[in-house]
Amino acid sequence: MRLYVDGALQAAGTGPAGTRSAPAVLRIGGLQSGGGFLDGAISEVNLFNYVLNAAQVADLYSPQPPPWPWQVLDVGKTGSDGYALFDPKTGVWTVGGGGTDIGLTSDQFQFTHQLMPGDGTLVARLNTAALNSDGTFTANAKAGLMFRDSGAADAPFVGVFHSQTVGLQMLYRDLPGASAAQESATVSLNTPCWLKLSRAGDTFTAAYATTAGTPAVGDWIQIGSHTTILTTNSLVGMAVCAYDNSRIASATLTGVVLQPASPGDTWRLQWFGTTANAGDAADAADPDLDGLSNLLERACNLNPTVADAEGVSGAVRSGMFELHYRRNLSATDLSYQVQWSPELKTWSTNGVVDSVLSSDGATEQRAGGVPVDTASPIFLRLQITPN
Ligand SMILES: [Ca+2]
Ligand SMILES: [Ca+2]
Repeated sequence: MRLYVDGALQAAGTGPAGTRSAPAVLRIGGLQSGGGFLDGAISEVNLFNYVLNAAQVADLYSPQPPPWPWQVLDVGKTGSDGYALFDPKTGVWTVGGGGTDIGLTSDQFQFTHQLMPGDGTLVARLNTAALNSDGTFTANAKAGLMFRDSGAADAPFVGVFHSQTVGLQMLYRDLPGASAAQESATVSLNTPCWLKLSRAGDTFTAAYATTAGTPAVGDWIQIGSHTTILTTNSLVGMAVCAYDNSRIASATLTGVVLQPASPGDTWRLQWFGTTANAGDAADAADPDLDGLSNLLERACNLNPTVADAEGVSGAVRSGMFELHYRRNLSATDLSYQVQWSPELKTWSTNGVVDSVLSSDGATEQRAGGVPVDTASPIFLRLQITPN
């Protein structure tokens, strides 16, 4: 006999030789005599008519705690500890939570979440609703997606939730300790369904889709949009509430994808109120007619709505011929490279030294160049390219 815990062999021993007769009654979690019961819960009991090897046992233990940076958190005073398991083979999340509700002035539920600096979108397919361990469900038990200001029970949040008695609802709490409320109309729909929750600045949008596979852009149907102020570093994740604090309800989800907004999306939203790379907000557009495309305005952290002096200038300093330029520290999707040429045809990076002159935390003033005697004549340029 071999004993495995969490897929790893813990002990092994040899029992009596010869054939054994099966007992008339097989007891799990207690002695054959009917006593000595385990003080705990047992689930997913499997019987095999052959001996499993170590690899097969390890396979059985494939659901694992959430991979980093996902965190398990019981918000509020839940009656029992919630949990989250992730099976990397199937991509199935199982999230279990207690709690009486997500609503009124404070919440109790399991929040499997991560930190979301800035904007982004969380998508998941809710395969099964929040069910009790015996397969029943409690009216208003919830499973869904949430952006939340913090792990505090009365924290502001915006979320989209499914319950078997109601359907899909977009709920929010605007201020700490304020009463939660519903945004837009309830959608009468049961699982399975796809849910999507997006943040763009202070605007949160919830949508659903009923496709079997990953929804295309046109498959999403908006539930509602709500404007509220959450901290820039909010929490985002999957929320499950039993609606009965003496129970744990669990839901299963697949296709869970958290997509941060790109630096370009965030920048367009800041200046033009849209993430769409089109019209005045397009990378190639120059709506302030200063000769700098929006992409260059973003690269140099300039104002794309007001004509700027150019963000790049030449200088001779300590025997070096340099380009002085501004680097937007939020533009993590862009690469900056100073190059030199003797005749404006071939460009080289050989011998280029690039360093920070100063930084205010948002923009670096940088200098990149080569010794003045590298060539004569000599030209410098700054190349900005997507990573
Ligand atoms: Ca411009
Ligand atoms: Ca400008």
